Amino acid sequence: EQAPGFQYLDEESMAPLLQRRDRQGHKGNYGHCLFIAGSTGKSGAAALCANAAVRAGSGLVTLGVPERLNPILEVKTTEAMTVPLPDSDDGHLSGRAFHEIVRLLEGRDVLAIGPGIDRRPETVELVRNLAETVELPLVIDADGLNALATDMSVLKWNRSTATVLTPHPGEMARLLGAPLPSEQADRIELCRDFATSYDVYLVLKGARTIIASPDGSIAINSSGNPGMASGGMGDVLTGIIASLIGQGYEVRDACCLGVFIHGHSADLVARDKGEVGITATDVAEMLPYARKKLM
Ligand code: NPW
Ligand code: AMP
Ligand code: MG
Repeated sequence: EQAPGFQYLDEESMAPLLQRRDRQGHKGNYGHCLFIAGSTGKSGAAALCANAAVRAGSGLVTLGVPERLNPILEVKTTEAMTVPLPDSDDGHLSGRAFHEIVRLLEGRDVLAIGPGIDRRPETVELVRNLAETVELPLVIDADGLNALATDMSVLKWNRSTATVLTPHPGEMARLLGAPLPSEQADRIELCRDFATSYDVYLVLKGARTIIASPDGSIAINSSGNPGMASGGMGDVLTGIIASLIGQGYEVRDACCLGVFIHGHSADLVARDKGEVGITATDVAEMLPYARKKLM
């Protein structure tokens, strides 16, 4: 039951959402995520989202990357499979990747696109074409959001499946074409309007991440710490949310639980190492412990 105002995400409210494993379960039961991520100089973003999805419990993870980066990602990921996609001479996705990606969607449970793909016109076009075509649940982050921001009308299509957007405040300002209000109460109302009018799950990241759903409900996260203010943290969150959707969690639950467990994991890392010098990789590696502690 949704309390008026907003739901506060804490251990007590999030623990009951966790699904236990069926003793007979096999990897086919825990979802197959597809990530499209990375470009020259940003192979880390691709590795982070794919590895985080593995640590969040995905059955299978496939990572599509610019062909020239594939040998690097083969090393940076072990459990995730990689697929080389048509690219430019300098390792950025080409428009020719579109058909290849559509082919890869077969048998996948969720598509996440954006971490580290950069903002070239060809990439922007690719994201927009995918957003209009893909019939799987879709998580759009980072440069995927920057691609949407060039023309928001692409968000007006009639998608039959859920769309999750995970902007940080800078990306949100780009989506809006205007600066964000500084007051949290104003941000909450803005997120509610955005989520209902575009029919998306909106995860506005920050020290108190706001999750707004298409039905207008709002959740506010309580976990996390300023040690998370470091590069790659958001790429890990993308991996977690996509993983949970792929595992069959309701999309709203996947967003709330994903955001909470991401911060919870960072809190466990901080308890051990302190708040300064925490890496996104540390947070991804801690995810199974965060989950175990929550169970
Ligand atoms: P300011 O002026 O600094 O305060 P960008 P990015 C603002 C990939 N990565 N509150 C910030 O404002 C990503 O996946 C790859 C307020 C600035 O204007 C992306 O694809 C990595 N403002 C790509 O790089 C590791 C905030 O947003 C702007 C804010 C670019 O992503 C790093 C900066 O954001 C990275 O994840 C906040 N909490 N947070 C890798 N190892 O491969 C941000 N802003 O220009 O969108 O750049 O987020 O670094
Ligand atoms: P990104 O900017 O895309 O790398 O995302 C940063 C991630 O770290 C988001 O999930 C933020 O909510 C989280 N984060 C950043 N700074 C803080 C903070 N001061 N307190 C809690 N979480 C934070
Ligand atoms: Mg980011």
